[in-house]
Amino acid sequence: MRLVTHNDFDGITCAVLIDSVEEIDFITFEDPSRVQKREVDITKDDILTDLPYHHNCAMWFDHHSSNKPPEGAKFEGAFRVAPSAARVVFEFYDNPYLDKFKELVDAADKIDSGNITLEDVKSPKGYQLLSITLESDDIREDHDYRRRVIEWLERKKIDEILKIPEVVERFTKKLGDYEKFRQEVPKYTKLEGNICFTDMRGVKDPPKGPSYQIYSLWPDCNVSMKAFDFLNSPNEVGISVGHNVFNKTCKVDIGALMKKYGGGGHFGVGGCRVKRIDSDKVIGEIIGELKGKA
Ligand SMILES: [Mn+2]
Repeated sequence: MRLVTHNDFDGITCAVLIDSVEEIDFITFEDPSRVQKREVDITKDDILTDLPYHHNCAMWFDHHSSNKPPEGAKFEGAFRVAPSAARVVFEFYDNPYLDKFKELVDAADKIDSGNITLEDVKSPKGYQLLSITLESDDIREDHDYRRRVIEWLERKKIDEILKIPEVVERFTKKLGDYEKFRQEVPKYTKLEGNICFTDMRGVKDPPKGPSYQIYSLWPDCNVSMKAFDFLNSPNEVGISVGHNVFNKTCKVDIGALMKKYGGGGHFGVGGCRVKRIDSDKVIGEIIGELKGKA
């Protein structure tokens, strides 16, 4: 069997569990949108985890509310709206052999549902620290590294894993990138009431960091928006919007708001891409929708 899983920490935790209870010959990593758009070949020998359903697959495990199957739908595996897909897999097998991964699954719950603290953001530790080594801009990057992480998680304790030179090198680099981001991002960011807007349009070599770094810098905003360029599509601008995970007072359905502009997402986070010439207008409209919505 082949396992096709999401390239993030939850997807990797699913792989650790499935690899321990099923006969898996090969593990590959995918981005949810590629599965959604049917750009990935899926066969009856594939198990899918933490990704949208595909009708050809042998088994499917997921937890994203946007992927909820219709009532009575028949498939092998399990779906439940849960903090992580790893939790869905763990509960499905209910196998004493998997008990040693209990802490790992707890960590996947926290990380995948953004149930983290400001302290976790400022100085990540344990599984949280390992998870930042898996963040990457390019899905095709680092598959071999991900396979090594899966093997380590199967055999080693987290403290031992965090001493492996390759892991140390990766988290040291990431923490350095975050520090640079925290120093540079204020130059491109302004607070508009409850909205923190970071405008990276036209910025050469923009600083890179996850949105929770923004919330650690502007803890009072309850929603953030980012506008950015695409390397391969100069006439388009990307817009991403998210509720502040540390100040969950924004009641606007972001996925529904983004859908108006051809994008989508979840209740708390979403995005769209628009024509560059329209971007000022769209940004103004989105700010108008979000402003004062506490
Ligand atoms: Mn997940």
